[in-house]
Amino acid sequence: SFDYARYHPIDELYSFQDMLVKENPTLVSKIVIGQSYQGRPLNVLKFSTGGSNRPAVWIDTGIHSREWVTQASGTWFAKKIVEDYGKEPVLTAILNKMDILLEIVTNPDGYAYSHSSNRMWRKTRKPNPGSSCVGVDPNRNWDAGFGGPGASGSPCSETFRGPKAHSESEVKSIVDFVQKHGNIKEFISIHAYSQMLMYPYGYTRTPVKDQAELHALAKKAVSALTSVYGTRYKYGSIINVIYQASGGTIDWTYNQGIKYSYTFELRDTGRYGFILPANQIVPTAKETWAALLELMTHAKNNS
Ligand code: 0X9
Ligand code: ZN
Repeated sequence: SFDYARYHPIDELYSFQDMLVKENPTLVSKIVIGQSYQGRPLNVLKFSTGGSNRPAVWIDTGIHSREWVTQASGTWFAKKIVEDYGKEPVLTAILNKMDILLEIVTNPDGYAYSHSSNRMWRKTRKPNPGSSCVGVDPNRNWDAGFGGPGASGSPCSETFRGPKAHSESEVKSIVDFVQKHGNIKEFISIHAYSQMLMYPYGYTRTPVKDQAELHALAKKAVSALTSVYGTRYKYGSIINVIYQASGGTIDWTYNQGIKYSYTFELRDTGRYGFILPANQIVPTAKETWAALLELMTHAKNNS
């Protein structure tokens, strides 16, 4: 059976998802929202207990491919959802009202490359015309302050924004899905590392109109996270907590009207950084899940 305490190559993450659907057909289905530049499927797991187009929570992991603890945590969340539904009251109450949409391998070409060739690969794998450097930063490619400070116009940069907003299939597929769905109430994009929970904006110092509510909820979620193993997190807006970054995922989702837009930076604070030892996967996932339950419960009760 699947070992949650190890990092897995991409084919094993794909077969994990198919197995989960096969074993839990009344709760889980797979939606293919598009394909990557190299033609890999972009899978979203939909956890739903009924209704039609229910209000939904979106969670993505691995948009930056080298952040392996995020995809690993995503697989653990998927298993946790099927194990706890109908048994654990907090998750059960969430799923009785909302769907959960989970994209585990959000940048599959980058993830495959981070296993085969370069463990530190972050970007997509689309070639850049006129440059020998490959890839676009999929967290600078969204149409929210696109082209502004906190992103690069140089194809060789790790924060290259791309030739235009939504140029990357891995981004555009989410954009189209979110707009077509129309009922996503909470959007959580999971990165590593630094131990932070943030809300918009990253591209501007202008506070969001829901700042007070988003800040109070972040505090509550971080407190739940810390209560599990004592892991310390910072929280606040992206530009205040980490740095200015334009074209980021959750600035776009917030501007689309998804009030509860959050982004995590999981463990650690730099001792191991992106190369987090596999024995920290399950503890990282467990503490993060405590925060996710707070975020999802608040969205359930307030939307
Ligand atoms: O630079 C980034 O894209 C994020 N940090 S990372 O080390 N994961 O690359 C920070 C940008 C804003 N934060 C998030 N959207 N997570
Ligand atoms: Zn990242």
